[in-house]
Order: sequence, then structure tokens, then C-alpha cells
Amino acid sequence: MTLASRSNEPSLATPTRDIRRDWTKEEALALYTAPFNNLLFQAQKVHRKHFDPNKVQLSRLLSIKTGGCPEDCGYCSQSTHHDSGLKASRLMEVERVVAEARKARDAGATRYCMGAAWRSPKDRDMDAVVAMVEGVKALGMETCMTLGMLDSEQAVRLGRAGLDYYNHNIDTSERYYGKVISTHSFADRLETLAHVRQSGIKVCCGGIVGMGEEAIDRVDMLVTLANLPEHPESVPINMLIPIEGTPLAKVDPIDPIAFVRTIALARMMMPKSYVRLSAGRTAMTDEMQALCFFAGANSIFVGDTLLTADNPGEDHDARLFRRLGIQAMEHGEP
Ligand code: SAM
Ligand code: DTB
Ligand code: SF4
Repeated sequence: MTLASRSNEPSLATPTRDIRRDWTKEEALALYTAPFNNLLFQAQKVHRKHFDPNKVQLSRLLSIKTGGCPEDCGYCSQSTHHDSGLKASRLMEVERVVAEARKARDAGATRYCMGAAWRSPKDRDMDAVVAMVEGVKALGMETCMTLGMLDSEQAVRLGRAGLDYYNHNIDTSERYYGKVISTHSFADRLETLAHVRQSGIKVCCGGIVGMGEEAIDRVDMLVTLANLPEHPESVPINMLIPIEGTPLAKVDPIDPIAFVRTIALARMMMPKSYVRLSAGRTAMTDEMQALCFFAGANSIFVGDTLLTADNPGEDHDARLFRRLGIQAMEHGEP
């Protein structure tokens, strides 16, 4: 290979100003479509500048209120619009949530993420969710909640309770959003994110890859996230888990290389954020996950279940980490 044949590729020099909020679609697409080795090399360089490349943060999920959701998100097992066969349940008791969190902490998780299948919380539910935040924080864990849309008062209340993170995904590009969800809009999602940010809670926001979208939708989604007033501290990248009975059950699976490219682009565009390799790991080979970690993913969900779907168990993940020489991040690292 001659030097000239490298000239049309993105620069291999480490970018000097890598925390940016002025990304254009064109430059993001150029990175996304660069030769795979160049993209991964760049992403790994950015990753090493801000993180220990051999440490991965462990989060644990609990569904505190399952099913019966009035929204029509095309991928979701918990929507009343689709027949996934899931049994709906009421909001869990605070004591049970705290007991489950204690088990997760003892198994090595440092962040506890509680999810509810709501369009938005009802005011009558707020006392219980605030008590959950306080109870889990008292165990020394970071807390995260994902409860749907929040108004500014609800966000302030959760912030005062000490909630560390709020998860609210934009899920895909603005263009593709309406093809997947009709009961709320992309603008609604951004509004909740602004309320969360204003209340001083850290933002966890990402999306789903493999919903039949095009490469440009993945790029656009990351451009939206990277150009927010502040980068989300945590960026979950989910691979669609096809759920029987949902409109997206039969979508063609994403090319694994395209998935890894999405992770690498998220790492390059949001260098200091935790990029979480989220849903869909049971359908990934260990080698694909290894590539995702190399591309800059540095957080996963641990445990046998996510909210309603399967996740690789602790044994599988412990074996994978041993094979890769990866260690679990301690609380407060890096
Ligand atoms: N109701 C809240 C909301 O929509 O924000 C919180 C729960 S919702 C299940 C949280 C996120 O899980 C969604 O935004 C989506 O990114 C992800 N998710 C849900 N079902 C999924 C699936 N089948 N495959 C991959 N990710 C999924
Ligand atoms: C996120 O981005 N992924 C998690 C968490 N945030 C709440 C949820 C994944 C859900 C996967 C499908 C299920 O378990 O039902
Ligand atoms: Fe409801 Fe959230 Fe599922 Fe959408 S993703 S149907 S809002 S639980």
C-alpha cells in the first residue's frame, strides 16, 4: 500500500479538540463509513485518552412496573398496542426494590437502573419512586430511573431525592422516529431530556440499532446526541431484541459490523461518555462483543434479564471478561 492510497481516509492523527458539539452529518457519516480498521483505531485512541480501556462499568436493571404501557413503540414488549403475551404488573413495593438492589450490589453492580412501563409517571406514584431512589442510594449505589416523559416539577423532585441518572432514549433519527412510534414525538423526548438536564440529574440517552433504519439514521441519531447542550453522560446503544407480536418482530437483523461502527462513532463523538453495550447481547458472539469493547463500549447491563428480555448471565460475562482481560469498574472509577 502506498501512502497516497490512505489520503482519502480520515486523518489517523489524534484529534486535538475532541469534545465537540458542532458535528455535521457529513463528517459523522464520513467517520461511520471509513475503512473499518481506521474507524476502530481512531475510536480506540479517543477511548484511551479518557478511560482505562480494560475496565467496563456494570449496571443492573429492574423492571419496577412491567407491561400495560399506553405507548405504541414498535419494538416494545410492554405496549398494550401489541400482543407479546407479557403479563402486566403493578408498581413494585419499595422494600422489594431495595432488597433486589442489595443483591445486585453484592454481585458487583455499581449502578442500579429502575424502569417503569409508563408514558409518564402519575403524581400519585412519585412518593414511591422517590423512596426507591433514597433506599438504593443508601446502599452506596448510583441510581438511574427510566419512567417515560417527565415534566419539570417531576424532574426537580427526582433530582432533590438524589437521583444520579435519568434514562430517556431518542431511539433513532428524527426522520425514522415516526415510523416506529406514533403516540409521542421526537420533540417530546428532547423536552424531557431538557427537564432532566435543568434539574441537575445526569442524562442517559441513546437508542436502538437494527429497527430497519438506514445507516444515515444511526448517524443522525448520534449527531443529535452529540450536539445537545451537553453530551449525555451515558449513551446506551441497544441492538433490537425482536419480540414476537410486535411490529418489528420480523425485521432483518443488523449487520454486526454496522453495529460496531455505531459504537465506534458514539465513542468518537462523545469521548467522555459511558457508551453502554445494552440490549441484544444474547444474540451477539463473544467476538462481536470484544469488537464493541475495542470500539469504545465501556458499560454493560449484567444479570439474567433486562426489563422483560433475556441477557447473558453473570457466568457468561465473567468468562468473557476473563478471556478479554477486562475488569469490572469499581464505584467512582475512573
Ligand atoms: N417507558 C420508558 C421509556 O420509554 O422511556 C422506559 C422503559 S423503555 C423499555 C427503555 C428503553 O428500552 C427504550 O427507549 C428502548 O431504547 C429500549 N428497548 C425497549 N425494548 C427494546 C427491544 N425490544 N430491543 C432493544 N431495546 C429495547
Ligand atoms: C436502555 O437503553 N436499555 C435498557 C434500559 N435503557 C432501560 C432497556 C432494554 C430493554 C430491552 C428489552 C426488554 O428487556 O424488554
Ligand atoms: Fe412504553 Fe417505554 Fe415500551 Fe414505549 S418503550 S411502549 S414508552 S415501556
